Amino acid sequence: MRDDLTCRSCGEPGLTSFLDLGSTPLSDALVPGDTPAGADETFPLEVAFCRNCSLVQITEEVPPSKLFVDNYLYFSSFSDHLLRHSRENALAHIERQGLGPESFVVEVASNDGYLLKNFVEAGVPVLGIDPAPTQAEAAEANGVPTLTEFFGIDLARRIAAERGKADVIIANNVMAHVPDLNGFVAGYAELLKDTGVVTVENPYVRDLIDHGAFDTIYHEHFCYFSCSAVNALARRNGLFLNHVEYVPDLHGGTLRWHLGKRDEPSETVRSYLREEQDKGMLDIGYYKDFATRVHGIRDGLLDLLRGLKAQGNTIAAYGAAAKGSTLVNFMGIGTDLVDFVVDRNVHKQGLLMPGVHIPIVGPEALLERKPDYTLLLAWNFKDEILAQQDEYRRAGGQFIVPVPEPQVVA
Ligand code: DWN
Repeated sequence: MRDDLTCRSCGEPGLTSFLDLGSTPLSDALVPGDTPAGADETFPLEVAFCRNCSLVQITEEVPPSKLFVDNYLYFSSFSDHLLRHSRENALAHIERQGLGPESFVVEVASNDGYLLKNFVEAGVPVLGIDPAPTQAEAAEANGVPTLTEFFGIDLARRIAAERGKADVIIANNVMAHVPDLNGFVAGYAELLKDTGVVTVENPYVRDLIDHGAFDTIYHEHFCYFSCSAVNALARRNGLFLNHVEYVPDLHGGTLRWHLGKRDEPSETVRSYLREEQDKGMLDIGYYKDFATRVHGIRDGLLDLLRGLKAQGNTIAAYGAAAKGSTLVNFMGIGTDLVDFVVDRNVHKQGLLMPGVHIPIVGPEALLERKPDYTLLLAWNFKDEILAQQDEYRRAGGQFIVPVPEPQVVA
């Protein structure tokens, strides 16, 4: 751990590392079937805490252009649950802010238009921003105009000058993905109308720690947010945290933060800030035993998988997810234990998981090949996937949910 590191948010020195996941491949860097073992580029994956502003963050900085442009394979529309959540979110914005033909909604990291398409259907002018060309093309096909660029204060100024300021800026699962955090949030303030609102969704660091969700740590996620850290970040860049919503069944526990140019906090803000203080989330002590717990999850899951294998069982996995890559690489789970991974995302099928090179095929393989057990790497969609795979389960297939502790689900 380098001791010259400064916090990505407040710039203060003295980050304290509390978990080292080793040197791992990029979690979305799936590779072709003929890639030799050991050919994957790896980077240190270590997590630290800032005692000044409470931001949890990784210490390595992989350039976003390496992470999110060529061959970025994440498409939001492969989850029915996420599509439902996004539609509800859009309709709530339209109603709450009385949006109509004169309004302007911008989404940063708009992916394949999965969310903005709901505003388009309601006749609300939108603009998507996403640097990944394939996803942007899919968005345009969804009727969502999209700029294939990275968001920041320069692009914010250009949009404001060319198209006007926004009533709503939506930034779901992206604020954790930017190295220049302050420039990114300053861009919100630059583009937002004085009466506008920014809503930011990210997994909640409290649930990451409490639920042992170490696998949601990967190089795409530079930061892991608490309300205290978001509050400090917003105020530093001309915005105020005014409301907090909790979405328990999204990505293992997600918060939606509402930011604005006026300091009008609802009771939810005071409540979350107080709870985080009371839980000790503003001190390194809250994070100190996490590594020990993560090693316990690793040992328990490896013992389970190795035991099942030794008894002659066959094992597959479900979800070539970024979190799945962190888990299998941190644990060294390869084709010695898991024969294949199934995934609905057709862009991932035919490729290999990063690092461990487990082959990825379509979900139909579960019924065709009937593995005795399936490790649920996409555990955040447990309900959706277990319901979807009812026939496989009725045929005797059992799922293994890896966190917060390895559990077999018949
Ligand atoms: O921040 C991010 C999080 C929110 O999403 C992104 N940087 C990357 C991505 O992380 P992830 O890859 O872990 O996300 P998911 O959406 O949890 O991955 C689920 C995987 O499972 C996808 O590859 C799609 C697949 N899937 C499937 O095959 N069948 C998903 C569902 C719901 C299904 O029914």
